[in-house]
Amino acid sequence: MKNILITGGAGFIGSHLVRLMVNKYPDYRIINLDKLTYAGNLANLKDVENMPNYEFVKADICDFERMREIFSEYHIDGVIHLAAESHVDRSIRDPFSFAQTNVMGTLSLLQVAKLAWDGNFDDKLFYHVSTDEVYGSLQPDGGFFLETTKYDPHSPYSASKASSDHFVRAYHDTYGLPVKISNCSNNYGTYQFPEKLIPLFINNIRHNKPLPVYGTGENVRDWLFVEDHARAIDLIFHQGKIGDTYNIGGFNEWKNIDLIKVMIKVTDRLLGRPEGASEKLITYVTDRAGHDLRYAIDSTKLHEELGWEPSLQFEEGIEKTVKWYLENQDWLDNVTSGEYMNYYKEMYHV
Ligand code: NAD
Ligand code: TDX
Repeated sequence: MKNILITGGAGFIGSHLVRLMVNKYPDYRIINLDKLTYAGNLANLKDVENMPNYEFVKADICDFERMREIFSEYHIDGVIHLAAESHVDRSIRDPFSFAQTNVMGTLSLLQVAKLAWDGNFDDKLFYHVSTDEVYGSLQPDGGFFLETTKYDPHSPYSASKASSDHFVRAYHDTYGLPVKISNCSNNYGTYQFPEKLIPLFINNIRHNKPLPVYGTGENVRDWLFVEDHARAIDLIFHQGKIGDTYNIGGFNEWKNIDLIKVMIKVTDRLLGRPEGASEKLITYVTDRAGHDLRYAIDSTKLHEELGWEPSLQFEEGIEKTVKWYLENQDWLDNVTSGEYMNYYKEMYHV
């Protein structure tokens, strides 16, 4: 396999994956295909844009005819599909665009791959990147999500991702398309759009703005450093079994409020403020509708079959992450200008 199409490569996780693949596999041609929505940003890939094995194509995965042309022009033989609408709060306000991109876009891409490969599936692969949110919500003592856990999505975002996962499996079972799926827990790290909890709160602490904690702050998420997710995708893409699903997570659960206090501690220290100075910014606000209580991934299969494990302890990862956002205020200012400010004002009533 030589010509690898990565969809959504200008987004948060996609840009880390593109960087890893371009640097690690000089013999591959990595084609980053992205529509450049508000979440897509080519500034995330400045360091690889001139590499000889990297190309960027601006396109919409929902544009069936254009995608057919791209498959034929680039002789695509592997797909790693990350393009999606990814923010739960936006899905509550505008579910249709989530069905359009995440469901119809994925279905369209599957059909394009099926037609382009025309039954000749040797050395071909469609790898779909998904989320642990498809499994629903766990009680505090409710164990972990396994690859066999029944799907039970609650938000329009997770419903759209669950639907796309089902279509990917349907194309495998019905047409024999060689597919793989992974479901990962919450990612954090550099280049994450600051609508998501960690970069939003680091930016707000810096600017002494309120930190809007949904509900009681007792909800639990399982956090993984984004570069470890990218390493897992690389491993599964090359060594995972066709037709299989792999859960990815770091056994790293945090109650939101505890995580927020860690962020405050690290950010205050790096800004030279007295310890805990920014705790006064914590503001409890109306809960997210349908807010899942707890996510926790069991990634034993990935560890036992492919030997993957996270490379970073959370303390080290969060330190690196806070530092990066504080040192890259220009990146934050760029992505938070314009349309994002309207979203922010409407979302947080400021
Ligand atoms: P992101 O929102 O940062 O990036 C999404 C990218 O997709 C953007 O570059 C955007 O421009 C592009 N895109 C959107 N619609 C498109 C379309 N119609 N055609 C082409 N490109 C389009 O998202 P992310 O956080 O990097 O997530 C990437 C993938 O990983 C998603 O599929 C998401 O469901 C999944 N995932 C994310 C997390 C997480 O914690 N962020 C965890 C598990 C799985
Ligand atoms: O302002 C906020 N206040 C708050 O309390 C925001 C933005 C979030 N939260 C809470 C909601 C969640 O319990 O923090 C937690 C994390 O929220 P997000 O960063 O929005 O992530 P989440 O909803 O858990 O979904 C993320 O992980 C799974 C990604 O956005 C998804 O794309 C991924 O599939």
